[in-house]
Amino acid sequence: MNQPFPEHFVWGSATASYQIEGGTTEGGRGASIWDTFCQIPGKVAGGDTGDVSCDHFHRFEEDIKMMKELGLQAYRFSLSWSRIQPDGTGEANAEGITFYNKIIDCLLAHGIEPWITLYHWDLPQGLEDRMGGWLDKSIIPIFGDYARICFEQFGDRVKNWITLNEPWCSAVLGYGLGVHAPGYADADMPYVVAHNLILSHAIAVKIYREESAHQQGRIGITNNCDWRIPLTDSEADRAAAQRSLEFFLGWFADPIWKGDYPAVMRERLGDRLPVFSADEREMLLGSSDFFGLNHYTTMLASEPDPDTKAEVNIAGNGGMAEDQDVHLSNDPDWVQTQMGWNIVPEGCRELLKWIDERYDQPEIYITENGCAVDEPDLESALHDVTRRDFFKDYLNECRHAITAGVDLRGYFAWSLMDNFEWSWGYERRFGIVRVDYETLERTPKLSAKWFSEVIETNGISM
Ligand code: GBH
Repeated sequence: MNQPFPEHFVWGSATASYQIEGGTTEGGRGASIWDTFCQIPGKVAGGDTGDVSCDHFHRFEEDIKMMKELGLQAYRFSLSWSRIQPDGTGEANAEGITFYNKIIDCLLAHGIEPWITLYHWDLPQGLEDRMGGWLDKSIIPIFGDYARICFEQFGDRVKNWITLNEPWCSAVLGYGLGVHAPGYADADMPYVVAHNLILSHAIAVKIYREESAHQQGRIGITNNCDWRIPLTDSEADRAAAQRSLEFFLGWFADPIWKGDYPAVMRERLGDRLPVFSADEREMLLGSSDFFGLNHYTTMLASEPDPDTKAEVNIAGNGGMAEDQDVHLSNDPDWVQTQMGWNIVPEGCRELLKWIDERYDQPEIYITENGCAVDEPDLESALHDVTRRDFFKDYLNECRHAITAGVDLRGYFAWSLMDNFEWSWGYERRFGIVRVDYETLERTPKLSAKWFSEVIETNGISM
């Protein structure tokens, strides 16, 4: 039976510049922190880099035709800042602007709505070298200048903007765990970086609203969050799950929807958590027209056992563990994806409800959801039943959330095609389209065909 979604629900798929483009030294592009990071031995599996990747830089027309064939209504992609400003500041690079103009025009010619993310982790290396990148407050106006160029150049045709993709990952993985560029492993840097990211988001929105109002588009931020289920019904475990969510999503969403960091973070971090001025709070509050959410997985949360604290705190939630003091674990019944992430569709529904309640019924878009499956050959990719079922089950929970009153407006499958999976290189495949990295041939998987039907019927058949 077909389970319908609301009218005007937006169906799309997503990618990111460094993960698909390649052409890293072409078109006047400057280096990014990911080009540099990939050169450090041991940082990326197999020594892989984004140098060629899916070669989208040369194949975007073919890719957009494929999107059309799949029936996508919207395509979310990110801009490579160092294609637009090769060293991060100053005049726009005409070739970079032309490249993205071609993509935007081609999408529109095929009836596909462009959703642009300004920043999906590939900071110009020049900014890292000259002023310490996200660690320094002076990045805020610099990001604003970059955003202004993008609005001026593309805003006549692009009506959906996302400032930052998953600032949690930039802060925690890039500065807390050191597994993403620029690769710092520090206890305090993530809070400083997060602060500068949040304010950079806010300044871009301010510029858009003040200078591009006539373009009549919408702008917001995309945050990521994994769901937390209390291990037991005890008050301590329920508090631990809630605390974990506030340290994860509240950290980035509270400043924007409530005007400040969660109280629990202030209590536990004291002076280590930077403070917003009154002006900054005003700039932040209400600075997102919609709630962009990337969601992948769920874990159990509990109050740590004092005797085994040190040991349990290392696992799980990527850094900040001592600060949160939450023990994370897996239900042994859960099946995991190739990333080792638990497949827990109900977690998606619960997270949507949590957001709906905490942030007063925002319009939500799931801007990423998907899974990695081990696909050694084309044959296995063409039968990616696990991925199809993952989408089906997560989408079914989205539908239940909508029925429960959550204002979910759209869904973007991660990812359009297999691509450079950051520190995992090309070994982890998230695509609904198979990419053969030798021939660069694209082949839609079973999940892509299934997703096309979902879009066409605006519903899932269960
Ligand atoms: C996204 O991040 C990125 O936006 C995208 O570029 C990337 O390709 C895609 O996901 C796939 O990785 O270790 O069990 O505690 C994902 C954010 C944050 C989701 C950490 C999983 C850890 C799960 N991830 N989270 S666990």
